[in-house]
Amino acid sequence: MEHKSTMRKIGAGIIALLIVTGSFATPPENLKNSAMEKFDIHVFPALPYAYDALEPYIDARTMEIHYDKHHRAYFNNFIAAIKDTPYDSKTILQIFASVSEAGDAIRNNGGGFYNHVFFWNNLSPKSGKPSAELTEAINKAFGSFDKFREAFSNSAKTRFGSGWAWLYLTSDKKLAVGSTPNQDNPLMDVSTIKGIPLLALDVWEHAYYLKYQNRRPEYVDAFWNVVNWDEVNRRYAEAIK
Ligand code: MN3
Repeated sequence: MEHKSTMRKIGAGIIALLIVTGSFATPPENLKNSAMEKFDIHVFPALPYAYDALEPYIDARTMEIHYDKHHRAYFNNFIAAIKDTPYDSKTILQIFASVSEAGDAIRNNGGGFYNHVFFWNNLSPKSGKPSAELTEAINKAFGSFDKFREAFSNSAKTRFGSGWAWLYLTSDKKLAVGSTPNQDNPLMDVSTIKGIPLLALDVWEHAYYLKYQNRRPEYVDAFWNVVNWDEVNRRYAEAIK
């Protein structure tokens, strides 16, 4: 039957299309507004301030090693991992949305590359304060700014081993805090917390050991003096659209 054979051909075509496109999940619709869509996976960006700009809260030597050795190594290893693969022409959001299929080299180094760019940009010697809109959302989600700060700090202090603390916007447009292990982030399909990141804190020992040694809580408390609220406000305004 001609009709049957046509249907079979269409069916095979759909299956082939699924195989071709299936390894790259589409990022959630609400990420399309985000400035992160413009993130260039082939560029290692300059640090937006001098190594000593965040003194005394984060020391210059730590910043130099953290940016120029740790961060650069993640970038170089990520570029090597995506070379001559389909990932080389994808956006960071596409890669993270199906990172479970990309393998550990892309997951760990892609996360390490992206998370640090994101982190450097949410730090500044000129701290500022949350916008009226963000303050309202923080009060709604956590009760008060102090309660938010406590919840975020606790996420950072209690993350076992290496990882990151996050403030993020969930798919139902609510603020939440949480942490991820290693170099995972809330954009990854493998993450137990999911949403649009707004504020990050690196709690790997390499981020604080030279100045604070084992005293992670002191580093977490110092972090609040150098949060770039202008950038967090901008991210929130983009994410909530
Ligand atoms: Mn780090």
